[in-house]
Amino acid sequence: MEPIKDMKGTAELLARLGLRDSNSGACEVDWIENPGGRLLESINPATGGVIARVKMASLEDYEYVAATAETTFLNWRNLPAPQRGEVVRQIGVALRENKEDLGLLVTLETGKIRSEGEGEVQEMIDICDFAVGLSRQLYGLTIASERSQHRMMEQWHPIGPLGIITAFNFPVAVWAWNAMIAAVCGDTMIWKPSPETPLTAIVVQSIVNEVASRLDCRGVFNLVVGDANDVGERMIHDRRLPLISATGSTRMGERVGAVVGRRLGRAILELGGNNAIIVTPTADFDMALRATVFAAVGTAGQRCTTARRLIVHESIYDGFLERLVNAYGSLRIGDPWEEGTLVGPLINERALDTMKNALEAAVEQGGRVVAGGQRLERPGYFVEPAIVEANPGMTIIGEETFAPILYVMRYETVDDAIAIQNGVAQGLSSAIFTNDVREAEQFLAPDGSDCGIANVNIGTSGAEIGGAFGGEKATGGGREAGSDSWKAYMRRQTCTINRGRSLPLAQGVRFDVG
Ligand code: UN1
Repeated sequence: MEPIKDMKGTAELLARLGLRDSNSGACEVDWIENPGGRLLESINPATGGVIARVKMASLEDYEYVAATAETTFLNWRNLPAPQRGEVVRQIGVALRENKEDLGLLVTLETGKIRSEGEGEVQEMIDICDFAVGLSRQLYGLTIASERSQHRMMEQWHPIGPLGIITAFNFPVAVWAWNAMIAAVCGDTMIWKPSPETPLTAIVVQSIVNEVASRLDCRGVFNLVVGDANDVGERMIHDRRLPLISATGSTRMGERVGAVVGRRLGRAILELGGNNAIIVTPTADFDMALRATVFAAVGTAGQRCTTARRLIVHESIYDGFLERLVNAYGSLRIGDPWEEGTLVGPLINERALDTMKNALEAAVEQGGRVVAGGQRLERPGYFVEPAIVEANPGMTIIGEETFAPILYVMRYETVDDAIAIQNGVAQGLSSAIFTNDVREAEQFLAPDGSDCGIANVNIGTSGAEIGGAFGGEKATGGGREAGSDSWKAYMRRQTCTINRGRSLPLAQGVRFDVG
């Protein structure tokens, strides 16, 4: 194998983030004293080189961590929520201090460009701020009782330790959405990160550990780097975890949902998307173009919110497609840590194969590749983002291929466009570009977009944390991050208090004893 040229300063970066360097050029990270799992390699997708080797947890190690989360919960749930918020506030401060380095590590391990790596850390900081505020606003309702001298109210209590399973593409932000909200809600947690991104998880965990030991609350945030087949399975079966929040493919979510459902646990599922942008004749075409390119090729097409389908009105189709193809021609693909790069590598070789197979299937089904699709002749997993002229009948369009393929289709009426947009199994994000208020409102109406996210004159990706994030249908129905998503991390208790001296029964039922 040829020697691999890695990002300059990798060793220094890892050292600054507290990871030990070894003679081999890669660093061995022992996270717990005697972890019993196998060695996992963290690969830089931009070079194919090994960044570090991580010793994974065995089932025995998992047991230790789960017991820690379980016992810590007994105290954590009783701490006043604003005090839990203070822990989260300090985590936010620590993340701010490490923003640049941590962003660079995200870039190194996922291949997303620097600005997106830092953006991911910013997303963590944002959710910390949100959760701190929330820690003083965990409110319930008071409801009118039908009985005299009675008061009825709702309160929200911590639900217990939860399991958080995250994907490689947002290796830390999505964990933070769950973890920071869960923490202020009074839950403890166990995080199982993607095996593609163990380093980012370990560094974030050590930042959190430092804050936790300073504030005397170790054991609230826990990490298990483990195999899906043993540790992952054990975790979703574990009755000590009343809630599992999982991000990943629809296939993975079906497994998690089934196992957790069978034990009547609760699952928050954030699964595959197959997001579309509709471009109408009244759209601002410059904006629509920029938004489409960012949504389709940002993070090399590896966001669950990536635009995978573009539905363009027939009257503007040719001109818009031409501009899009030109824009793709000028994309800078390359080292994600270099200024000016817009498209980094895919996560691994398998992702390249999946993309290749999808493009072949598209051509077989009558599609026409009008831009990109070729692998770059260089180490790492680089590919040119592809545009495929397609029609809604092609079955491949129904699949979420986690790579930069954009299927472009024509429509005649807005009704058709919305039907095409809704005509897939997934229901995460959707967008329309229009300056016609009627079209915009139709898109947002009950019979408009069927997705969890519906945007007007904004692309499908890049949601803010303040809103509830998630989608319908095969996307799993879960909601995370902002708005009232916190309610999923707590148990609701309806309390009725009788201050009188008699015992009236609801619904006028009489039951006189003696
Ligand atoms: C994901 O791809 O799993 O809305 C999350 C976005 C980001 C989060 C994506 N804020 O694109």
